[in-house]
Order: sequence, then C-alpha cells, then structure tokens
Amino acid sequence: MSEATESGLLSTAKQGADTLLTLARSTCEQALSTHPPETPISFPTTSYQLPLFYSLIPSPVTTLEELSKALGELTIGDDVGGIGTATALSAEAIEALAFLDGEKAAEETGFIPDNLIRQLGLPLVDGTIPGIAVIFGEAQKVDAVELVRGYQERGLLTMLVGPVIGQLEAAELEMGAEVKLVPLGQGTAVALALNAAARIGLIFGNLPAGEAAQMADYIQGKVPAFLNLLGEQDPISSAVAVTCLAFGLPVVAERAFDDAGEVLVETEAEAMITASLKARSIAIVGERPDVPTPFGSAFEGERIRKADSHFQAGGGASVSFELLRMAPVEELTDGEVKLIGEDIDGTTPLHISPLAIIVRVGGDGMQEDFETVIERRIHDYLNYAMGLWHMGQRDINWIRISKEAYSAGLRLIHMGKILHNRIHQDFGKIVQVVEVDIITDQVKIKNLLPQARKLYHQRDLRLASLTDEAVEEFYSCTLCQSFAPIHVCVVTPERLGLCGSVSWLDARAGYQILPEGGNKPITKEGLIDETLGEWESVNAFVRQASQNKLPRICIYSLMEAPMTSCGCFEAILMVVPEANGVLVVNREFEGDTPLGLPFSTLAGNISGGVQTPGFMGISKRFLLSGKFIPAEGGLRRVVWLPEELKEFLGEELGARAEKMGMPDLIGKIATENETRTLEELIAHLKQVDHPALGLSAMI
Ligand code: SF4
Ligand code: NI
Ligand code: CU1
Repeated sequence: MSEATESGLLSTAKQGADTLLTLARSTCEQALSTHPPETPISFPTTSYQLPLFYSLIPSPVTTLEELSKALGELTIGDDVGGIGTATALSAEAIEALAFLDGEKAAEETGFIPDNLIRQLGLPLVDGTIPGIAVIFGEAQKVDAVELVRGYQERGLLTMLVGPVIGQLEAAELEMGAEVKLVPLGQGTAVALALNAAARIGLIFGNLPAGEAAQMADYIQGKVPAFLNLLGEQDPISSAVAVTCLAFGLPVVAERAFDDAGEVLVETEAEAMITASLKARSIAIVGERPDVPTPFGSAFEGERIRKADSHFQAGGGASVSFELLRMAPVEELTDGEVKLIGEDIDGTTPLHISPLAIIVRVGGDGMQEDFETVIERRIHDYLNYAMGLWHMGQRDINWIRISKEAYSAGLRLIHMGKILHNRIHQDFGKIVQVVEVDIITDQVKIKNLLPQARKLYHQRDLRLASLTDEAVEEFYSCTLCQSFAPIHVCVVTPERLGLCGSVSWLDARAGYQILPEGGNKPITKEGLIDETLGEWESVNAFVRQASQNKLPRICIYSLMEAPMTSCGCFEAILMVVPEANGVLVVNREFEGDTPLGLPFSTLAGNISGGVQTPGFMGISKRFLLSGKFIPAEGGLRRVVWLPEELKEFLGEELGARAEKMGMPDLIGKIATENETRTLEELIAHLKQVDHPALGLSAMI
C-alpha cells in the first residue's frame, strides 16, 4: 500500500470514511434489530460472500453478527491504507445489506457475478480488454459521452458509479456487459468495482482469505484498473480516491483537489483517457480502421434486431459466405478492397442481398493451416464496428447493418477496410499483404460457392486427421499467467485450451507470430505412460512454467495428475464417486448439479492454477474429443450433463458415441430434467443400465 502523507485530500477522505463507517454500522444494527444474528449475509452469485471482507480481514464474515463485529472493530487510522480499507469495507457492507430479505434482486444491482468475472478472464489476458476504467461522480467539465466512447473504442471495460449513469442514460447510450459499459449503482457501489477486482485475485490468483497485503499487491500488480473522478471534491469522493490509491490504482480527477498528492487532474475527455492509460501503463496498439461509426472490441456484443436493420445477408434470407485464403505476396495489392456488384447506397431499409467476403492474405510466416485461424476472426473483427453485426462462419454466416450505421455512412466496403486493418494488427508478423473482395453479384457468388464449400470440406478433413499421435509436438499456453501465475494449459490437436478459444492450430500460429509469447512448442519425448498421457518432456515443461509448483501432468486423466485450471474454463468436469462416473456442468447453467451445488460454487474449488485430482476445468467441446479422459474410460464415464450442454454439442455428441460403438449412450446420460439429486441420479443410471456402472471403480 502507498505511503501515508498528511494532506488536504487525506483529511477530507478521512471524514468520508468516517461517514461511511458510521452509516454501515447503523445499517447493520438496524438489520440486527429485525433479523436473528445468525442470518447469513452474502452477495448472490458469488462463492466469496462479501469479497472485500473475505480477502481483507482475517476473521470470516458470513452472518449479520459477524459483520457487526467486524464493523465494530474497524478503525480508520490516518494513512492511505487505513482510510482505503475502512472505506472499501464500509461501502461493501452497505451494498450487501441491501440484499437482505431479497429487497434487491441480483439483476437490479451492479454486483458482478463470479461467472462474469470468469468469462472476462480470457479477453483480459489476451488483450481484447486492455484495461478497466472506473468512473465515479457527476461529469461537470469532462464530456461524459466522449469519455466512455473513448474507452469503448479502445476496448476497455468501463464501470460507472453515481450520477454519471443518469447523464449517460439521458444521452441514450446503450449500457450493459455486452457493450462493456456497466452501471454499478450510486456512491457505495464503488465497492462493487473493488470487489470484482479482488475476485480476479481470488479466482485466478488463488489468493488466500484474509491476506490484505497480498491482495493489495495483486491488484496493484495485475489488475489493469484505474479511477476517473468526476465532479466536486467532497469527503466521499475523496475517500473513494484514497481507496483506489491504497490498492495502487491511479486516480485522474476533473477538478483539482486540495493538496491532492498522487491524484492527477485533466479537464477534457481525451486528455483524461490518455493520462489514465499512461498512469496504468496500458498500451493501446495500432490505428482504428477508417469507418464512420464507433469501432472497438467493446461493441462486439452489440445486437441488431431485424426491425433496426437496413441491410441483411445470410441467416437464411440470402446466400452468404466468407472465405480466407493465402496467396503469393506478389499477386496481391495490400489494402485493396473491391466491391463487386451493387452497393447498398440508396437502398431502402431491410434490403437483402447475397454476399461473399473473400479475403486473400500473403506473407512470409503464412501457412495454409493458418487460413482457418485467421478466417475465424472475421466474426470478431466485423462485430467491433458499432452498427455491424455478424454471426456464424463460412457459408452459414449472417450479417446485418443497422439503420443508424447506414445513416452514418457505413457501407459494405467498410467490412473490407476493417478486415485489412485488424488482420495487419493481429497477424502482422506472418501476414504482410491483405486484399479483400466484397461481392454482391449473384452470378459471381454462385460460381464461387462450390469452390468455397470444397475448401471447407478439405479443411474439415485436415482437422480430423490432426490427432495427438500424428504430430511431433504439443503447444503450451500460458496467456492466463498474467492472472493465474502458475497455470499452464497443454494444448494438443485433440484438446483445446480450457477457455475453449485456443486450439492446437491457434497455439501454433501464436508461436509463429510471437515466439517469446504465451505459446511454445513442447516436443513429445520420453513417454512415461501412454494411457495416462504422461511424457518426461511435458512434465519438464510444466515444472518450469509453473515455477516448480507442478511436478507432473497426465493429459489423458482426470484422477491422476490432471491438467490445472486457471479460472476461465467453460465447464467443470468432476468425479461423482457414488455413481462411479463423472459429471460435466457448463458455466451458463444456473441450476444445481445433482451434488446440490451450482457451477459457481464448484468452480471455487478448482481455480488458480491448482491441480485437483477428480476436478478439472475444461472447454465444452472437449467432450467431443477422442482424448476426453481416455484413462478413465472416456465419454462412457459421463453420467450427468445439463440439457443445454447436450443441445449445444448436438449431433456431434451422438456421432462421438456412435464412433465408440455406443449409439444409445447419450440418451442414457441424465440431465436436470431426469434427476435433481444424487439418489435420483443413481436410480436413473441403474434403470437405463448406464455403462459407467460396469467400469472399474473410480476411487
Ligand atoms: Fe488461458 Fe489456457 Fe485459454 Fe491459454 S488456453 S488463454 S492459458 S485458458
Ligand atoms: Ni496494409
Ligand atoms: Cu484462463
């Protein structure tokens, strides 16, 4: 924590902390007058009850009585650390007490669920979200819209606290996690930003409870957040500023503070953004493409409804496909974007047209295998433009341009400009020239489609031939080490990273692009056990990459030295000894598993890069792999899955079972529709004669 200095800011902040602590105590006493002392207190949708209390003070706070005691013992002190801790805990207590009696439903508040934090893990580590801006107060000098748009354009996640929310609502800005602009609430809701930061440390960093110094170090060192303080200096805003400083988060204010120490001052939106990014060492690389609407990864989740669209292609309404191919550099002209066929200029709303997007790339490091790696990114890149919406891939894509974006001048040609810009940005090390054809000409599209389909098919065959045995090396992914310092994913042709986003080909391309980055080849040498999937070379790699925390891993087993889990896994795989099998639960599933616990609680046991035999974070599609826990019998061990996961995996899951010679297996796997308890599950398994019952004992 920062050094204490006597200053105007500190003494004002101390008053603010005092006000909040007094309010927290009285709110808690009030609650105690109407509730029994053992009444549990916790935010919903987290396994850390009150995450700031959980991580900052040594004694557990899970009931009203414990909260009252903790608040009673809290002292403010005169230094940054003391004032910050008191402010953070008092604000969190006030926010949490509002949940008593279900007065506030989870959706009504800005509390960020554990699952959303897990979901944000990947974009935060891969740089899609380069930082987190917390904006507090009421804008007086700075243009609030310009400020948040500036952060969105740069891909930041922005959290809002106080009157600024109303100011942005008045400007009709779309808000929500989908557009990375999250309103948390008024005043004390700043605790919700801090307790989200703390949970990054608890979930990914595996930090212990009650270790305040470790938590402060983690947030300062690893969570790329900062505070923008709008409006007047008053005791509360001063306390908020000091609290952020206590956690090592820079503060940029729009008004000068008396004797403000480390608080920076900027009165214009752009300058405030620049100063904030600089203070937190957040680097934004590359230029935006030349498009007439806001552009940035923050807009990725924006939806465009049919009624709001000017243009549409694909989605069953017209023929539409996208294809990326490599070509010799000398045959291409970098930056050339051609429109072949009619433009949408002057068309009337809900215009439908056939469409083909043909991208040609060339460069030294480019390989045919990387065509799919880059082609799959078309989806992300087009979605970055506000008013442009993309779904699907290949010849099942679906594209819309909103009326608003059309009025702003967004045309088909801009899709080409975006792809040229982004491919250079992300793949510049292997691709030097990018050329794009946007085709609306019916005849041309008809002629090109069969060729595209043939290529898709060839690529599928190539992927199917890529087995673990067929390759000489696996790849590591240590991208998540920026949050989970000891976690390593071993990515093989038949095993995606547990985030579901890094395939063997992706990792291979990643290594080509940045050899000193998060993906490295691991040659398969010194086979120790074929069934368990254990190699000396893999062990040596993980040992070194985990700072000697992890002596060995068996990539084909759940029970014996399984892969570790960072925190951003799509699903959990865990042993159910009573059923002699395993269950899988995906992050989206909100109900309880037959063990009586939901995903979010189970997830708490296996995060932080720790190896936990019997528990593992996995990608959803890993269930379809021929290398899905073969050491334990593979898919025939699965006794329970949520219905939505079964549906998500669809026909491919059936095909997998068929390949194993068990065409009726999937029907025998229970879902929440058949069984809600362990007893029901076991009865169900017996009734359908599930194959897991006949396998060797799991424990
Ligand atoms: Fe993180 Fe593993 Fe995904 Fe890499 S593959 S981003 S380490 S979860
Ligand atoms: Ni270029
Ligand atoms: Cu991760």
